[in-house]
Amino acid sequence: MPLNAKRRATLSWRTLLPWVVGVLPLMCGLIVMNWQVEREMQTSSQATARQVVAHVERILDSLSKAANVLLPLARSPCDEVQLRLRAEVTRNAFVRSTNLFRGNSLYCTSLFGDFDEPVNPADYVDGKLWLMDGNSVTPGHALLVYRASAGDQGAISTVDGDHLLTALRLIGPDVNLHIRVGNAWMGKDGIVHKGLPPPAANANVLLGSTRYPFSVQGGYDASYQGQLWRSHYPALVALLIVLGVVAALVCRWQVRRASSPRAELRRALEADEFLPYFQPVVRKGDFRWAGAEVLMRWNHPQEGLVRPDLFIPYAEHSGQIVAMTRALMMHTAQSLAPYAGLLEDGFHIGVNITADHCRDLNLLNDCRTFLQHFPPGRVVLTLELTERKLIEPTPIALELFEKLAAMGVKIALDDFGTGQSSLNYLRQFKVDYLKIDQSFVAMIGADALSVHILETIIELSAKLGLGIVAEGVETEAQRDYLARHEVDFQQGYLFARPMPAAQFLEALAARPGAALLPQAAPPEIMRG
Ligand code: G
Ligand code: G
Ligand code: MN
Repeated sequence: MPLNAKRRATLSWRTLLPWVVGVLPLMCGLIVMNWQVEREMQTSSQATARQVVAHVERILDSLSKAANVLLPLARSPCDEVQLRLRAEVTRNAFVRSTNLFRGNSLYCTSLFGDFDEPVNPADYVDGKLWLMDGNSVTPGHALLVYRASAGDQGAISTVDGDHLLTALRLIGPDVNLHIRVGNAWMGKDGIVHKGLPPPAANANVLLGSTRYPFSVQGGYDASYQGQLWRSHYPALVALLIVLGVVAALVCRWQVRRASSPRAELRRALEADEFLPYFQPVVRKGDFRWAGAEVLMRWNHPQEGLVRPDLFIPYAEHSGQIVAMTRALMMHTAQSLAPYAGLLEDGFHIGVNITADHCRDLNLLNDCRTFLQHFPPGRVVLTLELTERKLIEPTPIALELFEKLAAMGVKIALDDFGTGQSSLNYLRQFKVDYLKIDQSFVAMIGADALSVHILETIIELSAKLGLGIVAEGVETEAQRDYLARHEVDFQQGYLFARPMPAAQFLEALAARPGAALLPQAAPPEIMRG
């Protein structure tokens, strides 16, 4: 069925589209949320590092104040100034010890008084700051040392590494923080390392102090991003998933609707894809063309020419057959009318109709419009009702057939012998012709019983005063048999197959005597 075939041809995008529609908002949402998470981490890492820098600067202010107060005493003997050294330790909250040095020797400390230990100015960054991993009093315990000097002498103050550690741990509990002084650094483990601290996986920032030679590095672990996601967005992600699913379902519903057989037929009707094919009907005696049956073909853009048994049943089921037949009749009239001169008077045009056409009187207008295309009497419109699906003899249907008869429209009972029509039915609808189904014609030459059935049908129609058309005539034996039995008309592959309008008109024009008829133009114009 072309309706399915079409769907198969475009299967990929039809199945893909709902997924794309569903996943796209989710993806966009996730991208935006991820961007927000990253921005948040960057901002917070920056802010935390700035706070730590400010705090360490405050500590160093305290150290530098103590050292600078003591600096003028650097020449004095230790026993004279020892108390001053201790006073500065007491006065400044962060100061753990104060010391004086002369040359390369530390000669006086707040803890021991007189002392002698070598000092090396090269240990201090910018001659000012040293992050030590411990001294003789507390080995292995971090210490930050501030040095104020004048010439080759000066004062040194120290702060316990625990103060730095507290700052790192309290200010940024979630942030990876490191204090860097020159080539030494300390993290939250409180141990002084040499070299550079490892950069953080996320939002790594390095912020230097403008007043002292140290910097603070901040950032987050790789796992922190996931943690933020879990704490910030579960509701939003759930909402996006629900919206995505709803969007995908709506999209799938729309796609299915757009590709339904009904929509496909509607599209084809709007695109004018239903074409009339013509199969001639010949009359007895000279076998000249007395008429033609219009057979619908679907000129499908992908499938090519589609036979009606593949789509007519659905069109009947969906009620679209009425509009399709109307279009087919218009097409037929427009194709034949310019060459009406090629038709002899009383040329029969057979159009197949269904029970759907008999529910209202619209068919009257369609038939009138059709006939108005031709000179009066030139064509006889014959409506073929299939016997397989009977029409209810409702008042509307009866009125319709009465008015059709008054207009001169003939009625043929199609596929006769295959259904269950009663003689009453034939009488009620004023049938003019019986079309003997091709299955009976095929019996000719077969067993005696089958031939007997055929002969009975022919006899019956003669007694009812109906014209007879034999369908599906394929052999000369069948033709001659039907001719002998006075069958009025024959139709079948023996005479001609259903053909497009251009070919039908060409064949009409080629008949002997056709050129004498007026209005005969070369039918080639019909092509394309
Ligand atoms: O010619 P073909 O093999 O395509 O015809 C197949 C069947 O389709 C036949 O039973 C014929 O009556 C039906 N058919 C062809 N054209 C039409 C049409 O325009 N309307 C209806 N209702 N049936 C048609
Ligand atoms: O409307 P109806 O059901 O009568 O449609 C006629 C059908 O019979 C069409 O499908 C047409 O193509 C087909 N047909 C016409 N002539 C012959 C024939 O000689 N042999 C066979 N097998 N089919 C035919
Ligand atoms: Mn028919």
